[in-house]
Amino acid sequence: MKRSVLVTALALSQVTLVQVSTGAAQDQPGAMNQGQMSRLDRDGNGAVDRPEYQAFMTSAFTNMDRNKDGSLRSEEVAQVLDGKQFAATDADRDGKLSQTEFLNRVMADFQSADRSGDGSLQ
Ligand SMILES: [Ca+2]
Ligand SMILES: [Ca+2]
Ligand SMILES: [Ca+2]
Repeated sequence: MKRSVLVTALALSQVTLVQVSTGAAQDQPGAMNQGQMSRLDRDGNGAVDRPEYQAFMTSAFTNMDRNKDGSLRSEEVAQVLDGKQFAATDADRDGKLSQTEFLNRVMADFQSADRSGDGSLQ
């Protein structure tokens, strides 16, 4: 479970990095992992708390929603979710992920990864 949340977060941050790279001059090439962590850890305290994670995932959702229809189709998230993961996230099975469905999924991942239960990932 812990692995899945990290893989998802890293994959999402790569998508985000690619798509917002124009104008984001503060990120140095080659410092990818550092950059990914700092994107999640906005206040720089070395831990990712729930609001930071949710804010990151909300912006990732917006970045992945290429046609800006407010939902994610499987082709929009093909880089980060396989068919099985997509189906598991699509709670109402309408073939697309609403922001609520997406956030429910990633916040459940956060909960699973937060073994100490203190509301932050380190
Ligand atoms: Ca933090
Ligand atoms: Ca869309
Ligand atoms: Ca759905």
